[in-house]
Amino acid sequence: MKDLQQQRLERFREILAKEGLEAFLVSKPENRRYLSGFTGSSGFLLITPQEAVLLTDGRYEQQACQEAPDCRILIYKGEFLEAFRETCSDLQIRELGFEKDHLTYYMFEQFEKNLAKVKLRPLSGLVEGLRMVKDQEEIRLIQEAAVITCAAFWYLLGVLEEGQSEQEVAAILEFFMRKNRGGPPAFETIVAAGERGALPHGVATDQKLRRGQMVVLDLGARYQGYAADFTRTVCLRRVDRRQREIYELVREAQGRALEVIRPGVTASEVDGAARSFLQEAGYGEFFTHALGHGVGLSVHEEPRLAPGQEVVLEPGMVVTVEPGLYLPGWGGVRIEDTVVVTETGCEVLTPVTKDLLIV
Ligand SMILES: [Mn+2]
Repeated sequence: MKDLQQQRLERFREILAKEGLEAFLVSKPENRRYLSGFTGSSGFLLITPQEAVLLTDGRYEQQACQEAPDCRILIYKGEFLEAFRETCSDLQIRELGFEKDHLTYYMFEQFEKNLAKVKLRPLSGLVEGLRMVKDQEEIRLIQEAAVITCAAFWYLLGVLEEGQSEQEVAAILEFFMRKNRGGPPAFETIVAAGERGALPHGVATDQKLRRGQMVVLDLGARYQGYAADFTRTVCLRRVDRRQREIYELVREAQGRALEVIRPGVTASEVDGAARSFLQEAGYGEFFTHALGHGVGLSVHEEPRLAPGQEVVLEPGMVVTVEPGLYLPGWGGVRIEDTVVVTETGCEVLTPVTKDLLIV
């Protein structure tokens, strides 16, 4: 793991060199963790060609030293800004890149005020670009998260009953994941039954499940910081023709997208494989979101599988493939897998059956 951390730092320094930048301040927690190993909730990572300085407060002294052995740890006692100004002047930093889509406007103002001699350069997506392609260790961790997630789903099938509330179902899933080495859920578990299935992000309510409803179950464990993301839609006790028809459309769309995933294909082509199928079937307007997104330290990250996204897929990228149809007043169906792009195609990390399950 230690070597990996150094490799990531080296690769990031190459990017800085290309940008012609002598210093970069990482403030986004996932990016900080990726480059330093530090998992604490508060801190900044300053990277220069020679140094990686992790500035954090007294609560994290021990943890930072353990988790980020490649960094110089600087525990600030008073104000962060004072410590940061001193560090910048010690390192003779003249220009500082920062994460413009994360640093708050307030902090930016403070930097302008307190770092009079430092030119500030707003940048976007530098670390995120590196994080798109996962290394072996990251893939292993996502795979673990996926295994825990799928196990929770299988467990639920054995205990799911009419009369349980959506919240109760979410609690069963989350309890199982935590009990089986998953951290806190990667996101709020979605349990959306019947008409509520038409809400793509219908988080669980106290509505009780009824016979004949379809239930969208979207869950993800987190394992050592890494997320999985997985959805299946099941029927409670019985299924009607319409439900089966919509389900099979989504299933076919998902299969078509999985088939085209391989290195060299663009994100929008993968999205298009599913989208054009649903459009031709006359249901295009009911597929209301992107086909998928990257998964890693964040549950939603780059690349996005969506129209107009020209990112070219590479081995090691981990993405979700999750077409859905949402019919207001009727309900919805979504089928989602987390997959890793391989040399020749993709490997599904959540290999749970896609037959329509009647529970
Ligand atoms: Mn997802």
